[in-house]
Amino acid sequence: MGNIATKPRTKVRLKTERPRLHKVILVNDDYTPREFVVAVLKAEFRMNEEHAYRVMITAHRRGVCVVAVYAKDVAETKATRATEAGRAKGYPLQFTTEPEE
Ligand code: TYC
Repeated sequence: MGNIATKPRTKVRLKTERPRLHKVILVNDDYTPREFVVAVLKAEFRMNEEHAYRVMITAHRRGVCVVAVYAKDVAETKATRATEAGRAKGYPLQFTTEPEE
């Protein structure tokens, strides 16, 4: 009795990897007014006027700008809400998300 050979565990994981953060990305378009983009950035991403203007103008000039990084679900919720705010006014404003490297 009790002579059962047990296989030793060879794969002990010492470290738990942190879930990757996700970037929220603002995409430029030709129709959404600049002031509206700034207002959405302030409301949804809690930016002050200066920070929001800098992010907006960077997307305007370069095509895209990283807004902030969050846990995946938070990034997706914020991107959806911000995109929806533009859509509600008939603007094609787009916020997307992608995992950080
Ligand atoms: N390009 C827009 C304009 O000239 C302003 C704008 C900036 C729109 C950034 C979207 O992500 C954006 N009215």
